Amino acid sequence: MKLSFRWYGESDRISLEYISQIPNMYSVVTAVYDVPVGEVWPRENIARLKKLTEDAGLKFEVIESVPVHEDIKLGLPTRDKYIEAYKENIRRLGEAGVKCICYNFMPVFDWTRTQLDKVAKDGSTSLVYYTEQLEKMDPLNGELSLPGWDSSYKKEDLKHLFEQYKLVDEEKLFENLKYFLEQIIPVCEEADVNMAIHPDDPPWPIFGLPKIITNEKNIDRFLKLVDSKRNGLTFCTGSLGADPNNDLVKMVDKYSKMGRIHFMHVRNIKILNNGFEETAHDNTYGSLDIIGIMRVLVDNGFDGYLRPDHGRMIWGETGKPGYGLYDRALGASYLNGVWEALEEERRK
Ligand SMILES: [Mn+2]
Repeated sequence: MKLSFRWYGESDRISLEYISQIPNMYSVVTAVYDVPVGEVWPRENIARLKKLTEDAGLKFEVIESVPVHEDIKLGLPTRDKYIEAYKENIRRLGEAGVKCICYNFMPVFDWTRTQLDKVAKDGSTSLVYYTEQLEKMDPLNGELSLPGWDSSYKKEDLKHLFEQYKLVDEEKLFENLKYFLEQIIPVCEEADVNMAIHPDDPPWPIFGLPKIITNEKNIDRFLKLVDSKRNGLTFCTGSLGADPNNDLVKMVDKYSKMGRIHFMHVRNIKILNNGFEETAHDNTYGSLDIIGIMRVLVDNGFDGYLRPDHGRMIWGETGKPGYGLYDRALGASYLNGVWEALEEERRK
């Protein structure tokens, strides 16, 4: 397991020095953020991120994300030029020593929560998803914004996009994903880069938009779209775990045995009747069997990347919701401790 930590580049208030001080930290997880979706990342921007990272004693091996242009997801004729740019990004990142690219195939919006600062009994805050809050949200009224969302959309653009997605159901989305993968996976073979799709978060349709990376059946189908080890997963426990029908331990066991998990996002959530709340990473704080998941990874000799996912805001920290330093560092240390204990147990 290679412990990693998300870093939002030079504008991130959390420094690489702080990240490197977390015990056993191996690699950053970062991206070029100042280039519009669908364009080629300048080599000098990539080189600068790599240099800064390596100067801090960390590896530059994981990118999250290289975003996929909506025209690719929609299957529009213009997709080919965006796929060409995507291929070029894979080549350039491979040249810079990147081993794993995380991406997602979620229409329009990245992850969705209904509140970003829900106060818990202990005074910490976290991201939550409540059905009754979601029902009151209207993405087309133009007032809505979440950090996972592209804020550059204007109201009219969003309306147009929603119109376009009316023609794209799950089958069509799978078809468009296959078309994309058939073109990029051969480039990954050459560039020695693994693609790791992030599941849909949460794993069900929202606002009428289709979702496909949601459960075991669909992930099986996804892996067969292009049956190459390069075509793999970012297994995000908090995303897939929001659906209690997903048996995470079984899925992690199966996909890690197949060598198809390149990147683990580990976090815990508490499942409620009306949604879920993000919690501390520790096993007893949420509904997910974090130790069980870590155990099958240890048993299967998982040597991919693993990072703590969203943390709560604690100790008065402010900043990007889900991406403070303190609780994610506690999460990293917890996961590292669980890993060490399980490995030790196995050696005996
Ligand atoms: Mn995740």
